[in-house]
Amino acid sequence: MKNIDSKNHVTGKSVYVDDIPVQTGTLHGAVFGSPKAHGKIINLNLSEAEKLEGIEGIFTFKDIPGRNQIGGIIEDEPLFAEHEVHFLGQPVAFVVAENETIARKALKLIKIEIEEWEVITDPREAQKKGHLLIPPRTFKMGNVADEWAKCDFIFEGKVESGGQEHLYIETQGSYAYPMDNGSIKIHSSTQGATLVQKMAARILGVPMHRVEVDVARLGGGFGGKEDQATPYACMAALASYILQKPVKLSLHRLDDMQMTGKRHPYSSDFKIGLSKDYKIVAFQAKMYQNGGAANDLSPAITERTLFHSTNAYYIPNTEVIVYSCKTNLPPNTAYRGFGAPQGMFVIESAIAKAACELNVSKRMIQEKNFIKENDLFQYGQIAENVNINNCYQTADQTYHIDQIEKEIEEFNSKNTNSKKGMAVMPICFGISFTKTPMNQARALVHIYQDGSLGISTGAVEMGQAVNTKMIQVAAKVFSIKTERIKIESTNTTRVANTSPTAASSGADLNGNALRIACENLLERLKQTASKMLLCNVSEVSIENEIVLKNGKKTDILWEQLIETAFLDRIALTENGHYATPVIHFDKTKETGHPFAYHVYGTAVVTVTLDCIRGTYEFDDVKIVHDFGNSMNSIIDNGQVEGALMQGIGWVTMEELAFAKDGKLLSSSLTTYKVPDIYSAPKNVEITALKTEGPELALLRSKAVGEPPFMYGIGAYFALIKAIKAFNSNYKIDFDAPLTPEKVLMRLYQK
Ligand code: MTE
Ligand code: LUZ
Ligand code: MOS
Repeated sequence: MKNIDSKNHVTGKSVYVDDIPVQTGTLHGAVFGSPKAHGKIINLNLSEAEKLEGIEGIFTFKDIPGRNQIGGIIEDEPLFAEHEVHFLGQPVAFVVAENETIARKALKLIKIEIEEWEVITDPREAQKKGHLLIPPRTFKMGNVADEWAKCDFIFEGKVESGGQEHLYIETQGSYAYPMDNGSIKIHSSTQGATLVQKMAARILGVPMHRVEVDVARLGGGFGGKEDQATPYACMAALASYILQKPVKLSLHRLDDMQMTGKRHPYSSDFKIGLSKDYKIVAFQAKMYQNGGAANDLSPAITERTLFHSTNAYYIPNTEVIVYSCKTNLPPNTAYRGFGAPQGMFVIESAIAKAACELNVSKRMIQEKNFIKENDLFQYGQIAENVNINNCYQTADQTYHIDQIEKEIEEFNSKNTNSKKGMAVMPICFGISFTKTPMNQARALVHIYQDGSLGISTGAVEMGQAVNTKMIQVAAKVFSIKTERIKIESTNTTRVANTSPTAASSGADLNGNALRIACENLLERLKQTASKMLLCNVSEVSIENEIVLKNGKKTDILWEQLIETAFLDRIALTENGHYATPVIHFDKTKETGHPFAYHVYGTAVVTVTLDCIRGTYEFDDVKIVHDFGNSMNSIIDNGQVEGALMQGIGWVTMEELAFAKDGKLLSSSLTTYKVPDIYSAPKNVEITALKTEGPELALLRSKAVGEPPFMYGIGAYFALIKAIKAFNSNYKIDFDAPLTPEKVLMRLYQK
């Protein structure tokens, strides 16, 4: 099935928040953000701004009827700064005017006096001063301290990885208007409808049932709208509630980039010990996560870094500690991979360092240490249905890695100003929210009298085509045409208490809830059919919209069956509830079985480096990916390609620059470079690993959204191989993104 949205996206018909036809009298908002990154607010003067014609109201923390608090995991983030500011761009006031131009004009008339405090943007510095968002967390297995003495080789090093701007095409925004009975309806570009509902209710001081949140689709989220759509929805809701008028807000790109959090930069130290047969005996790391000024999702991201700090390897002795450091940057947040890429980059760097020092191939060490069936992950889960070696071996057989290496060697021996490099990047990513209670979902299915269906789930469509998958699920259970099924918007009045669409589990969780609802309805319809056919329910089935009795076609068609059921007063609406079985995790012991299953894969990345200019092109990315039994290979391949590109962007070109005062210097696309078609690999091949797929995946089709992001990490290691081939003096280092500028310096390092 093709993505149901493709045509409307391409023809510009898809409606995003900013496209919703507005009611007459709609007002427009603009956010006044702190001009300083850290300090005490001495004075806030709104009087000039308030005098401007067309201004309808300026709101600060003082106007909040409920609680000025939007922190989800830890309550440490006010919607509006009260007496202190902790990052540049932190919302202080919300201006509402007749139109956006006036609102933005008023921003310039607001006067704020701030007593400036020391600005810290470096996580190690923050940690030294004791500025942590949460107490540090450690995952360990075995005993590293005792094992170093037994290692034949020990290497240490430092690893830096930068942040990353989400650059969803649709910026943060919302549209809120008053309804009857003191209620507010909010259209929000959010991955988490319930989170917006909950926080808006908290801000307004009303029960959650007074807030309705509706999400049609997002122009991309990538994690950036898991938590951080909330403030912008709350602001519109607040103004709308107080003024009793519709209020709309849509951030300008520059404001969005300055104000919102990004992927967490990490700075880490590692120590790795190997035996003489290249088994990794021990691995230790200290990671300093740059959390920004408030927790946001940092505690959960910290956790996922720890879960994935050994990637696809079994390391009997490991000890990893993550310090989540409080700095004066916007609170960093979810971004595809959710801390796992940062963790995996460290272990891959440690292996690269060992390989380089020992003058052996990195992939030999990788291969020798892949996690195997029944090995223990460092968090106590037993590895089951492990596919990493299958993926790697399939990649080797399909793509002939030896041959690729040989060709590169030949190329490098013949060319002086151009060098090639190759890297293998294995991935292993756990599927499930690491916080077990979040792994639940619901779906609501209506069969209308004419046999058409309306389905609602808690999943948010953000381009990943989860809605298409939902339609496939319903069509499959009933064995009816997909055209009969309409997917409705994600709305908190139809499906309540949703988890955000995140952790790659949107399709699994919501699809299974939907499957359950459909199966229950199907059971009732079969009963109706059995009455019509005067037979047992067990003899009835439906195939291609025809009712079968004992596998033989009858003359009862879908429409007739539905009509009969309706006249027989059978309920044609059903709610499905799904909670992932099996999973659990004990934070006090840091052990359990947090993941329903893991997604595996292997990428082989090759690059050609222009050693005069420091520029490079990725020739091939050849992937073997474990989709399980993919329910939609067009969509799933698209997810792999998109994630790969974002991953390559993260490690090679996307460079955030903050000034010492906390101002984002790379706040537009002229200074922040993201991959475009010219930086895409010339050739991307994706081979699906042949497997049945796990029972806990939706129709045995594995979650696919985030895991392939980590293939991009291979680009870094392919590049450093190419640099090394040109300059043998180059001491390999781990400092992503490896921009052409940095490459050039390394090419000529003495
Ligand atoms: N694909 C598109 N086109 N747009 C997005 O915003 N977000 C990614 C991934 N793929 C995203 C995307 C992220 S971060 C996640 S967690 C998953 O989609 C969420 O959707 P799923 O759970 O339905 O896979
Ligand atoms: N969000 C979350 C996530 O709240 N918990 C998770 O485990 C997670 N994992 C990936 C992406 N978002
Ligand atoms: Mo994705 S980072 O889980 O929204």
